[in-house]
Amino acid sequence: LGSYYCQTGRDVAVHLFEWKWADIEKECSWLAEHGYCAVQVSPVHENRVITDPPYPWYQRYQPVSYKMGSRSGNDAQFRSMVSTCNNLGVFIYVDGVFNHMTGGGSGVGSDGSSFNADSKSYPGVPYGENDFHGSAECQTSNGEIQDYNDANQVRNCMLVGLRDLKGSSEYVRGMTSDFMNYLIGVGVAGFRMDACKHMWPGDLEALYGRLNNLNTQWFPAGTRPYIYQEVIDMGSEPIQASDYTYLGRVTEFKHGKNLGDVIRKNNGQRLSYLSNFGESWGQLSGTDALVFIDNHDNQRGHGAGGFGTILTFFEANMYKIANAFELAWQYGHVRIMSSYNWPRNIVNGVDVNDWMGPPGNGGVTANAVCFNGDWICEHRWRQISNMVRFHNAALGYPVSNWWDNGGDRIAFGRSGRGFIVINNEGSEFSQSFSTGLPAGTYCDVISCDNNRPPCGNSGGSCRGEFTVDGSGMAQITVPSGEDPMIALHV
Ligand code: QV4
Ligand code: CA
Repeated sequence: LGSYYCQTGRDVAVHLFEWKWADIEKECSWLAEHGYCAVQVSPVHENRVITDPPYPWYQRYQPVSYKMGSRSGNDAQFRSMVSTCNNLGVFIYVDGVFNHMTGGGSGVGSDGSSFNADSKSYPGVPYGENDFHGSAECQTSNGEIQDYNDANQVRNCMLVGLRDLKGSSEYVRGMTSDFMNYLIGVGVAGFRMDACKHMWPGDLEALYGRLNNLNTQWFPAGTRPYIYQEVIDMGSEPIQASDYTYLGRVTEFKHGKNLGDVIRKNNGQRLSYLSNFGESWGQLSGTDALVFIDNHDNQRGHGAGGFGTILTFFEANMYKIANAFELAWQYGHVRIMSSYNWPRNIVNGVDVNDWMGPPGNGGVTANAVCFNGDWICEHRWRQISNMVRFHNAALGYPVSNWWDNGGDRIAFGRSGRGFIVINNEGSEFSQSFSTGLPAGTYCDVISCDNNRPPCGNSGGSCRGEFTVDGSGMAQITVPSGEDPMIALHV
């Protein structure tokens, strides 16, 4: 399982969090031009509509049925998006929520289906009482997960009150795999599997075994869906990320936490320590990991990480350094976060506005317009999107030419395909580096929009050309302050 299905030469996905299907369909041309491989879309199924607080983002994680109507759009819009994006070579990964249905209460979902969580009734699927874990499987006093040291509880009891599906049931497997196969038929290339810590690996194995090969209109016959599983493993619980790697990739949350700590210089961390970053830092093998600097949970204090650690667009300078390192380094499959803005307000360690949904009104999402103040579009930031191209240019070429000053200045190459210098100290410096690059003239892609001389960008801040001589040496002045990095690639 788990062929990462990217068009040749591409490797980086972007999570267009809460974007509408019609907007993603338009964005795919830009993504294709800039070398992105795929889009992770928000959950596509019918969800609970929550009015208190009004229409939070997290209502999307409370399925009511597997019908396709949500505030991102309807079935026709979804199909049109998949087809347009596939034709451009940008593939779609769906966020699949199969551990549970809604939290307590009753109502009507985003596509008109009624539900009653208290009687475990979801006629839109249909699911009923027998399709959920109950007191036979979960023995805690209130049916909720109370102790993360007890794997049985974590998988058979309710996660924050969410009605817990019985993944061992043939019927449940049938309903969920039918839905996934419908999406595969439409042309979807893979799935982010939500809340896998809360599902038994054996049940997931059985579910994946039922999945069809990808649609041959766009993919070679026999291509399996790409699967990456959300398991938050910070190293302190009996359920580990490695329990799931035999089934597909797994989210590596230590990666973003470790880079956040290093770039913030928490606990005496320094950039120079990154020379062996990856597995020897207690992370998964790079070939098992799906990595990111932040995600839709930990950018607002959900999931794991913490505000003093995880970097987000709110700290743009450090965030760009983190993304540049991640994209220049060789570890894992990278997913770029693309956020909407909200008035983050951290009071006693909690963001009191952590629930706020996407820009729009009354639960109706506004059109995504990059850089209008509402939609952050990190994936379009020059320092990030140009590093996606660096990443593609260096794909498969090992890290080389490591240099550091023992502090917060580092440089490394990618075996003649790219070279980056990062300066996380307060002042600019200049020296001659052994880059490993072929002789020639290169543009700094952090500051310039064109990687071939004459270097240029509309902002006029382009740092211009750097010359590599016949022995691979280049004299480089590395700025400090905003964007303290120089990145060159073939
Ligand atoms: C509340 C009470 C419960 C009570 C319940 C009664 O807190 O004690 O039992 O009401 O019904 C929301 C609310 C939560 C509420 C719950 C049920 O925040 O307070 O419970 O709904 O109505 C997202 C949000 C959750 C949200 C959930 C469903 O983060 O806050 O819960 O969506 O709307 C662990 C997991 C990991 C998970 C991570 C956040 O191991 O799997 O927590 N990450 C994924 C997603 C995440 C999503 C879920 C899992 C659930 O990335 O976005 O949770 O699908 O680490
Ligand atoms: Ca479960």
